[in-house]
Amino acid sequence: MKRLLAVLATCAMVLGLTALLSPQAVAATGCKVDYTVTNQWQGGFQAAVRITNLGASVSGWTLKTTMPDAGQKVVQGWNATWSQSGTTVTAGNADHNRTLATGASADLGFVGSFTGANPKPTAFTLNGVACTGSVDGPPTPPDQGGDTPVHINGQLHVCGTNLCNQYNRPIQLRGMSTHGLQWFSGCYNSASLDALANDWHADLLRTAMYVQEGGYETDPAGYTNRVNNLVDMAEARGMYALIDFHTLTPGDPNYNLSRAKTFFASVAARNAAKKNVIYEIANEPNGVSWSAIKSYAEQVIPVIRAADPDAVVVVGTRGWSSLGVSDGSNESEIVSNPVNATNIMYAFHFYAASHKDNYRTTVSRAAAALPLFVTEFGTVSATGGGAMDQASTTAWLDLLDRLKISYANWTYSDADESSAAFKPGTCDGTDYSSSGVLTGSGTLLKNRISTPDNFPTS
Ligand code: IDC
Repeated sequence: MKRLLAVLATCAMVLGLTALLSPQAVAATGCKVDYTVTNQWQGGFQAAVRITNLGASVSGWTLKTTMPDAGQKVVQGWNATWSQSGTTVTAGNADHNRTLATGASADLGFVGSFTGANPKPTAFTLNGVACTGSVDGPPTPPDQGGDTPVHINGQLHVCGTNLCNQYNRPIQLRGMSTHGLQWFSGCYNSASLDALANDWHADLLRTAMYVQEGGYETDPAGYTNRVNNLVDMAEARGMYALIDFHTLTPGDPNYNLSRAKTFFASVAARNAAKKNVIYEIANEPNGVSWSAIKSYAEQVIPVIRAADPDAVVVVGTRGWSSLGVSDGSNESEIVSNPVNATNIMYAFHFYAASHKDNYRTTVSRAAAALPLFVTEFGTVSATGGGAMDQASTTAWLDLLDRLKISYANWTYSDADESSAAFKPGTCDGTDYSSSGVLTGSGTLLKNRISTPDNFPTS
């Protein structure tokens, strides 16, 4: 017992001394690091790193690890300041995750390059303290079969005024938009996405990440992770993911310019190697001129391109993405002053009970001059509620089919409003497949979307 007390006393002295020299070194008395290679391709890989603080709360931290092979290099990281010297990799906290309370986690990640094999780092320290945890290798690539939309069409690009597949042939993607992730995350799980892919035969999932209204601005890292998880879940089912930076109020996207740059730098780096990602940089600009939207686009697009050069980017348009019509304008202001970037499309939104012939006339005409993508539409009124207008919806979808304009319907959710595809309460259960869980809008959309795509393959 005396001996034990002596050992404890010595420990206390050492700890006290260390505390004087470096307060952070003793602040974290335990940590766990889970390292997962989430994706790997020829010469490159992506790793997710979750740090969990098992010790006292820390304010300011540094994670260190050693790459077993000097050929492994961190190319671009997120949610921390990453640096590398020889085989030593260091990640310092970002502002938003500086404080890690006891039991709290921070999710970081990076895209790396490697030569030869891709060995895994084995030892991590947090503020100098060795961490426990797990190190996982590359995931088994999802089996996408031979006939999923992403497997057939591959990396998309804009050709002329169309969205084209890997055979340079025009295609139309038909799919659904989530509701706000801050409200309806319970609707996006394995069962609901299986239903979307296998029953609806959808090509596309739009992930509506609101920026305000309790969304991204309240928890940038958390919402970025949610979007990334949905990208992975869509990819595993061979569907495209449309990453929607859901600005709405305020209507000037420049209000969120720095958030947009931070968000898109992160998701573009993380998803650069994937073929299933399309970026939508501003949901519905409103109360703002086309030139202000264009200026925003020309600042955000380069951030995406720097990390993910070949992905298609969709730009919102004036008047709630109405090509300006809801503001008394039209597409001519875009045609005469387009965004200075390639491989981009312009968003058009409609709500069938509110927006009819004059909007359809504009879309018919604009489609000859601009690549259009209907990233959101409803079968109901612009409030998201009211009666479904089946005749107008059918007229719209027939037009979009004829022009091969891609679309995502608002919403794949059980919101208590007529635009939702599922009846309220559906997402509390596990049945997303039977006809009884669908609303009128959901029934119509499932019938339209589940018809064969006939994507061209040569
Ligand atoms: C609506 C939702 C509603 C929510 C509201 C809050 O349906 O539940 O309370 O947003 O902002 C849009 C927007 C989309 C709207 C939708 C319906 O992009 O966010 O969703 N709508 O009003 N543009 C036109 C209609």
